[in-house]
Amino acid sequence: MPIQIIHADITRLTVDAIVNAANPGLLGGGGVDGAIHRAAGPALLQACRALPEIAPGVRCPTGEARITPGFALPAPWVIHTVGPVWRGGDDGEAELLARCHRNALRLLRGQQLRTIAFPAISCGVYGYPAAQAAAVAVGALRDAMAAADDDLEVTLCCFSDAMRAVFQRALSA
Ligand code: AR6
Repeated sequence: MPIQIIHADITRLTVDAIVNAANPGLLGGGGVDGAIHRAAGPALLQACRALPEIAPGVRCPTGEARITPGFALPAPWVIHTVGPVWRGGDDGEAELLARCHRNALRLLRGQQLRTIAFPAISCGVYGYPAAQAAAVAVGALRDAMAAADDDLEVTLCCFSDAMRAVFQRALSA
């Protein structure tokens, strides 16, 4: 099963790379970002700080992704991406969220890695309606996986059973 959906704490997963739902500064925050930084330890913040700023305070623009080691995490790599803030849906949110998923897979392949877990990017503080985000995430991942001849294993890691059900519906649609 190339895409699976689970209810779990992403910081506990032993996949090649976990995805962080970060902000453009990449210096940590709340939600899954805070949990990943706590579990990885302070070396993760140092590694993020060492990434180049492409504008003042911006290490990763919305829709792009960056990779660092996972340090104390069970996952050896963290792929940091920045989802869109929900502004009602007419501000390019779906394309930006799809780009997050595509760019994360591109980095995974670029490092010759195979297994990856995504949180529900933008579905917390950034306010993206979960059912719509799930449809975009599943669609983008399916398209990106179908376009390549490899054997990636993608886990969508939801932090509640309700969110797991929403993502499961998108996968079954
Ligand atoms: N494992 C899996 N999922 C989690 C975990 C965890 N340990 N903790 C929270 N989630 P959010 P966003 C879920 O707000 O909306 C940060 O401050 C959570 O329940 O973490 O993309 C960043 O620095 C929700 O379903 O990310 C940014 O400033 C999902 O992860 C901003 O929040 C995403 O919620 C990014 O906002």
